Amino acid sequence: MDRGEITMERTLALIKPDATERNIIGDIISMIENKKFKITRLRSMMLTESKARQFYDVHSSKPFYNALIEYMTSGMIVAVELEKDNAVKDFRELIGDTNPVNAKDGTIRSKYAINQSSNSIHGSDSNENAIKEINLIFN
Ligand code: IDP
Ligand code: MG
Repeated sequence: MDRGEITMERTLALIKPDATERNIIGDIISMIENKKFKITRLRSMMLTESKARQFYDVHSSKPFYNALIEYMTSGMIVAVELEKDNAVKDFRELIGDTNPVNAKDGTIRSKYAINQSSNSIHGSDSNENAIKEINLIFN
């Protein structure tokens, strides 16, 4: 029922190994908080190969899949559950294009991504995937 309230959504951010490696976790979290996202859960972890494969299952037929799994399991990641109205869409805007060459100024990837693979941050691309990813990562 619509009572005119703001609908809070959740999304999942992963600060990827290339970023944790370069000591820019704090900078990235500041960019996120400055855009008024609320951090509801946060955890650093090493992704197991099995979780990484499940997480990126949608890309399993892509030529970069094995390299992606190797990269995502190569170092620490920081998983951050975020809450905001329009969280999914607003967070995709804040992270910017997959390829930093195409990422708009002011986005996390424009500032920090090294290339299309080591692009510093993940953001869920739909509400459905956000819920799936949050359950996979935090359980
Ligand atoms: P997204 O992270 O912007 O949603 P996706 O196309 O869903 O981008 O790809 C998932 C992740 O796989 C990317 O963030 C990146 O790390 C990696 N990736 C995507 N495309 C390529 C590619 O062409 N070469 C190597 N790695 C890629
Ligand atoms: Mg994606």
